Amino acid sequence: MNRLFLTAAAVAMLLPGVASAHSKLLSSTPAADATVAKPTKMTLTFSETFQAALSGADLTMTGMPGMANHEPMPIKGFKTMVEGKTMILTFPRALPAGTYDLKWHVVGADQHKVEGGYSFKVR
Ligand SMILES: [Cu+2]
Repeated sequence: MNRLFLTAAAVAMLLPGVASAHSKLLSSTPAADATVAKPTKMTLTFSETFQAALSGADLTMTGMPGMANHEPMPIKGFKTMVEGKTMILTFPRALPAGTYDLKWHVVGADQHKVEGGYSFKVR
């Protein structure tokens, strides 16, 4: 019996009944690299369920029309909800025109954190 096999068997024993698949972002609104009218919410749909309390997203405004040197500005005060495999961010008011970076993280049933991100534009 080789060492690799033993290691895989040991991991399988530590995580009984847990699917090995890590969550992937399947779709989102706004979509990656999209330009949208001023949104009041975002949705991120993943391939697996995740632990709501340990998962979330950060949104940063990286640019505004007519402003040459825009410092990255964190967007605060939105609500994060989870419905099934979808994370929903609700903003208190529509996002103003500009460019945005979204960073998300989800912790799956196996306790592993998966993260990613993308950019989009509001016109
Ligand atoms: Cu994992």
